[in-house]
Amino acid sequence: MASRLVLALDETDSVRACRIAEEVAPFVAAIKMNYPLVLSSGLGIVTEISKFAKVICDFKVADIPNTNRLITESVFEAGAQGIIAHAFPGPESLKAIREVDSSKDLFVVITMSHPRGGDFFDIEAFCSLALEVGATGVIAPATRPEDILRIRDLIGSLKIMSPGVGAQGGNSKEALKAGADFIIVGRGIYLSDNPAEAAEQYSRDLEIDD
Ligand code: NUP
Repeated sequence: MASRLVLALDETDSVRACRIAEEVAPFVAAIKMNYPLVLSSGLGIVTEISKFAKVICDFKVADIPNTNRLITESVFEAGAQGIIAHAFPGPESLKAIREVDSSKDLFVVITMSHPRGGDFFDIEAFCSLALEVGATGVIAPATRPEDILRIRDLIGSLKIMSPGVGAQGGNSKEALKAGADFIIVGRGIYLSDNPAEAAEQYSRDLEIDD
């Protein structure tokens, strides 16, 4: 079956990052890249990693519509299949991303996984925004399955990707049970002695509840 695992590749050494991407590719649905790797290696790393797996750029885009559009164009031109954006700048900023290329994926952050990471996020309003702009899905914390449950109820069939498993203490099975479609794991895989083996194990664990 298709993997429900997304690797968060926050490794900052580009050679190591490419090696890990190639090794884990058979076990993941996508590789999520964030500022640490892109700032250390340049945007070309998105193109490199795209050779191994579908890439989602976790740039948490949060600007005026024109700037959001420019960022999104660069990311998609580099080869990314998806982008992650914040909801708080409102519908016009999210629509600007959507309009760049509707065949690509837009994920909207609903609330964050770290301690007190939800204090300034309006779950109901952000879920309704994700629906309004035609997002592919949302980001919701595996560290708070009760939030995933609530979000699943609010967004219907949109996809839920959940970070916070492993290093942040979240439990992948509870996140899936609450309604997550994909689990994001970073340090639990790329810092392990054998990232491919770790990815295979995480991916297999996620099959059990299917
Ligand atoms: O709420 C969020 N929490 C979170 O950890 C939203 C995110 N996008 N992330 C990202 O997921 C975070 O920036 C990192 O890239 C990844 C989790 O990595 P780790 O804690 O598994 O190492």
